[in-house]
Amino acid sequence: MERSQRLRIAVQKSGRLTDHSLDLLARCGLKFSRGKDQLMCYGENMPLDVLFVRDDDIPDLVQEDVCDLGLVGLNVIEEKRLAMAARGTQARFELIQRLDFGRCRLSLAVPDEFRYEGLRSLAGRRIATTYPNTLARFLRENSIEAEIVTLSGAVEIAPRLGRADLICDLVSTGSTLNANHLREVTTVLESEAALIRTPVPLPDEKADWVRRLLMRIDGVQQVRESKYIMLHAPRSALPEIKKLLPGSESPTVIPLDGSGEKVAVHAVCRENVFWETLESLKAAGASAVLVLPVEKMLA
Ligand code: PRT
Ligand code: ZN
Repeated sequence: MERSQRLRIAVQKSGRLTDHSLDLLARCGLKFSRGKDQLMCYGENMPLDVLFVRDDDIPDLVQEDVCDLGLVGLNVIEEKRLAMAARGTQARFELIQRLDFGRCRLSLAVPDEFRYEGLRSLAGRRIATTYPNTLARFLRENSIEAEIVTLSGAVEIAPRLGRADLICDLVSTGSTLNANHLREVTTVLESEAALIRTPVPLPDEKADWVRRLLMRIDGVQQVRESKYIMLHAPRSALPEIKKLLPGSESPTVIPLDGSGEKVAVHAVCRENVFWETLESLKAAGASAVLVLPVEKMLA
């Protein structure tokens, strides 16, 4: 089939988003084989092909309609959008869905010895970053005059090298900051991975596949934390037990053969189920409690 009838999605070739992106597509039912260093993989059971590229190239590939879809961090999307706006053009990719992986934040961090007394301490300082446009907007919105030192990487060592007074970089666990004697003082942008699409209208068949893919992504995201709980309980304990089941809508209650008072309760819980919850359920009269993972869900 020629390209125009197959969807093409841009995914990070090798980095923090790669495994999660491919896992998401696989959970959406896509079968494909990926060879080493392969630039592209072809979907075997859906008209969807994956193009592997650097994450920074994904917004352009999508807005130039080389790819119909892209999976990339909001931090990259936002920086790209602001960089284009600064040049007087408008980004043409469209954000269609936020995803539940790749979570991090773009934050300001200062060296341990820096005396930070709120945003005013930033006035006149040099801030190293690979996100100059996002940082510039933050400074502008907070009326701070500071110098932005744009680097292409290794931002965390800039203060030690004397290139900057503080940094603005992505943080997830905070261990990189710790290791470099830096401390986070404020968040500039919260980020997670997202799905973007081409500005060009899609032919019906492709549009239909995008719709199906979005519905499947929704299903995948819903079940990630979901659990199926089964338990036995005396009917009289039901009100208490229903209250304890985390994030569940009305559970199914089934009478148990030969035991008048006892029932089986089955429920989908849309939140993780912790040991504490099981202990509370038991204390409320539940027995034979089983917690199972949910594989797929279609609302
Ligand atoms: O080669 P390519 O350009 O494709 O990859 P890259 O090196 O630019 O990106 P990569 O793989 O590091 O990150 C891809 C995306 O993952 C980012 O754009 C974010 O959307 C997301 N992400 C989530 C992160 C982090 N968490 C993260 N912690 N990206 C980078 N980091 C870095 C951060 O820059 C710092 O160096 O990890 C370090 C901090 O981590 P902690 O855990 O020590 O706080
Ligand atoms: Zn990158």
